[in-house]
Amino acid sequence: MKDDTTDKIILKLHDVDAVKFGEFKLKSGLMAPVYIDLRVLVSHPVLMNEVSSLIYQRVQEEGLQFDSVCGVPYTALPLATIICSRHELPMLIRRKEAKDYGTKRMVEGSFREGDICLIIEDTVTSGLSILETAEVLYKQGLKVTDAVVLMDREQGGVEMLASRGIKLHPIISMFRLLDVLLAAQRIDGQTAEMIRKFILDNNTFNPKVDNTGDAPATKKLCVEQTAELSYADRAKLPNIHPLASRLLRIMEEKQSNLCLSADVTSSEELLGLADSLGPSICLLKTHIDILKDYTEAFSQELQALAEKHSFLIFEDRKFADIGNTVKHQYEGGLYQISSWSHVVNAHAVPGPGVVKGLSAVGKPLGRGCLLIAQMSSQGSLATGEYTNAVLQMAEEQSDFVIGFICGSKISKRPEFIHMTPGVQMQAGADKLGQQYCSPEEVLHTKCSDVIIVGRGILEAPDRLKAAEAYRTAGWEAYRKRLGRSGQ
Ligand code: S5P
Repeated sequence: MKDDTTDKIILKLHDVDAVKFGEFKLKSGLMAPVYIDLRVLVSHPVLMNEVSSLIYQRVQEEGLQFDSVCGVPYTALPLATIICSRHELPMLIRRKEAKDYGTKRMVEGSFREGDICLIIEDTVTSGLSILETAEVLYKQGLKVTDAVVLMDREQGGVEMLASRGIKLHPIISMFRLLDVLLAAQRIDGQTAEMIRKFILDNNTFNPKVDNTGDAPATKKLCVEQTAELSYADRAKLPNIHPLASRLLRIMEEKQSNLCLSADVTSSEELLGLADSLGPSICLLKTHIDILKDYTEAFSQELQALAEKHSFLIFEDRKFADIGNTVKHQYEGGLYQISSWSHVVNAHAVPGPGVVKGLSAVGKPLGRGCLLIAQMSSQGSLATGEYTNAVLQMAEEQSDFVIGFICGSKISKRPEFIHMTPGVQMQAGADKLGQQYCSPEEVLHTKCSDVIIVGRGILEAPDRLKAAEAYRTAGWEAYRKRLGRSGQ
């Protein structure tokens, strides 16, 4: 690519106000002295074509291999469209709106599992937007190896994406942009120097912790900004719920962040699982209402096995009614859940009353509750603002809420435990909308704390061997996250 072509484009971008100097709030909340707004390109078709050509030249120069192209919505979408139309390349569209999630596909276009998709982006700061798009594509079985970006703010995006296996190819770097604008006397030396300093002082990538994120509730990556605490350290936090502390201690002692989802229908089989897999797990999750032969004696035996093998019991009842009703459902009826289950979970749909009702029964017994902040099933409506509201509800009732059912870490408070279902060794899906991520992705990339595994273990030829494989994979991913793997 000729440097002077790039330099001319820099000046033209400045002409159309796509590069602005002043005080700007970035997506991350950070105040920045320079802002790149390539959204204006759509009003300048000649420049739009030139930029598209520049991107495609880069793709060719690098000899990138791919089956389709996806522009990160929205700004890069028309750029990808022009490139794909002009060069007759297949394109994919990633949907962005949460409200569309329930009814529409997340990726539009035709593709096959294993296809490589090239991502095109207009501007990169941390690289998070590219990663979010890549994650949506991964979920569909696509691969992402490379991404091309017009403007790189040089604040850690290249490094962050490299750490996630994506090679970023920037066309214009912030330092180059400053040099060109300075040489053309569009900015003065003082401004250029101040911005250079800002860029160097504000690198968003810290390889030790995953600090790539912005809005906690919508992103799928770790929200941890400070040093990661171990399970053992978190168990000792002054404000931690005693049950959360107990679970974290069990996890550390047994080197297990594995919750077995014991979705079987006979009590004999369930007790057999609890006894044989008990040493490998920190938590055993039940759906008590799928048992065909529940008796009180069963719940007593299960509790004895929980004591014997040191795991907690989690009845996945997903309470979702008004406070007064859930109180009865939790305490009474056939199952008397509160009498034997250490942990239960609830949907936040009814509002805080659901937690209040459960807490009235469970708190005096030392029980704890998980709020369902996100779900693993395709088309789940528990996203965005809903997830934010769940987070808020948990914070307001942290004397009973010990954490979340979620796809990735959503709260910065180390007292909360994040548990993630939809886990199998191979990413994929079942026929009824369940979506799977690997233990490594859940615990390392998404920084959750506990993997919930059902059929990955239950349908394996050797359940014990499979449980051990999940325990080991989960533990290694957690250690890697702490930056202590191999120690
Ligand atoms: O979002 C969710 C929440 C839960 S608790 N998605 C889920 O799959 N679960 C539960 O986790 C689900 O009810 C089932 O018991 C388990 C996943 O089972 P698997 O066989 O798909 O691993």
